Amino acid sequence: MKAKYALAGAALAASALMTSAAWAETIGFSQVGSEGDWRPAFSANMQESAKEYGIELKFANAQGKQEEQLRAVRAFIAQGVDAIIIAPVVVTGWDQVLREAKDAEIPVFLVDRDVDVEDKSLYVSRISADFNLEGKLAGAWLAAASKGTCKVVELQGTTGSAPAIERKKGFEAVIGQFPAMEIVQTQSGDFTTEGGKKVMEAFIKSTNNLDGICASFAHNDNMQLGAIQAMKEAGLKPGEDVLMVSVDYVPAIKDALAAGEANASVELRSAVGKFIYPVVLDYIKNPSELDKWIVIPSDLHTAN
Ligand code: GYE
Repeated sequence: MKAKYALAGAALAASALMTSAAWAETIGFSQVGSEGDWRPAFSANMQESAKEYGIELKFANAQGKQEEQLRAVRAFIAQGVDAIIIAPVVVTGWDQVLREAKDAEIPVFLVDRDVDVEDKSLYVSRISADFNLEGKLAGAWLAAASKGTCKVVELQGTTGSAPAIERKKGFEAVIGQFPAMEIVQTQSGDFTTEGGKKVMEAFIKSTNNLDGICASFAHNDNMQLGAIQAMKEAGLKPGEDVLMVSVDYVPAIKDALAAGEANASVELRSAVGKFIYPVVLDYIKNPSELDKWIVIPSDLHTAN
């Protein structure tokens, strides 16, 4: 609730600001990369909405490499930007650079993915969806759809990334309530279509054509789309022989849902600049203690 009020307040403050004199803040944004369909949509939204808020955005694409992100963040610090936004590739390895930003008195905001730091004062706030809840929603849908009996193959996201860790945890927390539900195979497909296809091909081999497998849980839609291809090539019917549940709700999975080749997807919103920038701008103007996590809602979508 608190977070909601904070968002509404920040949005009001930002719109009031925008009607006043010309102003511009410079913000550095270190983005993970361009894997999958969700990420480029998120990047495009961050770039477009920056313009709407009158922000000069320095956008750095790390191509999935944390070293690139560290370099970008250090460059932002050297340039003396007004704030830094990071969507961190993995959760570890952030303490040092965040301390450098703090020493330079540049506020850091996390978006999308999380970091694992002991000293939470190293960043102002994280504005993002609840990945654990997304895993729980996927698990709850599957528990109902399978009536609580289901052997699952799992396609994990990038190893060490917050969504791979939390979606797995949330999913396991729910299916762990059902004695006849279990994950029988799990592997990382690195959040890509290609990776998902390869992983599903391996699962098809190791389970004798998915014999006895009731569902595929993919940490994102792109891996599931790759899995769908692999299954079709093996003569299987995704969505019928095997229940297909994933996360993101990108346009291509909507098509798969409509075609009956996917069954459920938890939406990860990509048009989130409107949630993020007002908070950052308000903070730059008026630094104050914020909630450490401002949650963006996630919704479950099914074919019918
Ligand atoms: O689900 C996936 C992307 O970090 C939560 O990253 C995000 C994930 C998203 O590659 O498609």
